[in-house]
Amino acid sequence: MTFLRFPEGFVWGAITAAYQIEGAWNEDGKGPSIWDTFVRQPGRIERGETADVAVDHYHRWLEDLALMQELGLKAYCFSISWPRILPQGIGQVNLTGLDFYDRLVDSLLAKNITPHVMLYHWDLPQALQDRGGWGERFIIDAYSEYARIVAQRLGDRIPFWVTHNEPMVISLAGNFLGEHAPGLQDPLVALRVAHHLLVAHGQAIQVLRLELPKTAKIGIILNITPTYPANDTEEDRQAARRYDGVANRLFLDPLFRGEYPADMIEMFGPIFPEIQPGDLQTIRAPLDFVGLNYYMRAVMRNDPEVMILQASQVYPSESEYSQMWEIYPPGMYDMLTRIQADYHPKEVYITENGVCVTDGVDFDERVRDERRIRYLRDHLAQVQRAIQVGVPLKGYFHWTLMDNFEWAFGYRMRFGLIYVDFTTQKRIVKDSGRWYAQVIRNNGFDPKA
Ligand code: IFM
Repeated sequence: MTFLRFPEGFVWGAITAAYQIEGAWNEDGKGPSIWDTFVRQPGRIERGETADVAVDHYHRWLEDLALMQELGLKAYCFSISWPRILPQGIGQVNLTGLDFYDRLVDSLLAKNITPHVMLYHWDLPQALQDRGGWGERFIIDAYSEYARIVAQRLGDRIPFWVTHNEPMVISLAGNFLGEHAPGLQDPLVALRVAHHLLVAHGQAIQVLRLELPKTAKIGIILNITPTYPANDTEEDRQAARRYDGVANRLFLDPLFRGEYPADMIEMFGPIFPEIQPGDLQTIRAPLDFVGLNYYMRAVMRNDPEVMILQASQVYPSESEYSQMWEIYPPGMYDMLTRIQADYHPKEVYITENGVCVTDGVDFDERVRDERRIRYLRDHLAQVQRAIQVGVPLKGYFHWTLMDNFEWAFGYRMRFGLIYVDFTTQKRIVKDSGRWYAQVIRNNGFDPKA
């Protein structure tokens, strides 16, 4: 293989989420989010950790910006904390919260780093959860109003807008598995949450189109799990298809086709959420781009013991694994080409891709994270392969800029290009960060080097 070059203007970035990095959980007028509540419930988070301080980005953002510049990032995608803007979720606006993001955006632009913003990365204001949160329809208008407020303040300077990050995880992990805030275990609510997230997304797009300049691009970020049958049998193929339905098509079909998959409506039967007239039309609002997060595949086998899905996941013994998931680079290519073939998005970004492996600081203050470099190289090679066959892929955002609070795992999982000492808050660019900086400089890399 020769040097893998990326198209001119390819956007190289990194992505973070407010709750995972900001800290300052109750400062400057911010209201509590469902994560502030959740982390205080015994047993929810490993070692009882919280993101009250996280990596203190709220106070150290200038230092973090300098590090972004050192890496040579062309773009930075961050999320806005809804309760920092609206402490009660609706009503009184906290101008100090808006000021924080205002300064961040101006400073990014001054350093020629394009800001990409996500309106929602899981930190719902607790006051709204107290009224049922994403499980109730009132949330659709509340979210649109929040989108309007942010767009009015920052819209003149941010060219890329994302409504939600990973609605599938919000619905499943937060409301069915109970592993994320708000910690519910109710399939009925989880499905309603999924539907309301999608309607709120569509309605917010209408609002954003009115508020933002015509040139602004609006999309959503979905985590896609390519699915494969464990064995070459009809039963396992059907099992994989069902999992694909729950993990992927339940979101992709309404967004791109304006309909829910018939097999999912049938599978969930009476617990499928009520769809009001106009909902599907709203959800199908045209997207300028779709952001795709790729971490893992799912290998599925038929399993009648599992309620509803009747399928369970198999973990191939010959594969390599990170601390959390199987590492399977070809899944990146399979995902990209499949989405292109089935849904034809106008533009695609890889909005998250990264790995948690045990990192350590060596005697000379270096973090030699060779496995992350190999992960990056192998996945970027698949990204490049997808571009070669015509996927309109415009950029790649690495998850994540710096080590942070990894939800229920607390601080045990490190995904960053920058190492953070969680006690002193000292930052060290890892070897993977330097490697990525070189890729950005050269707009490509030699896969053999
Ligand atoms: O840390 C998360 C992020 O918040 C959403 N996508 C997956 C990442 C790694 O688990």
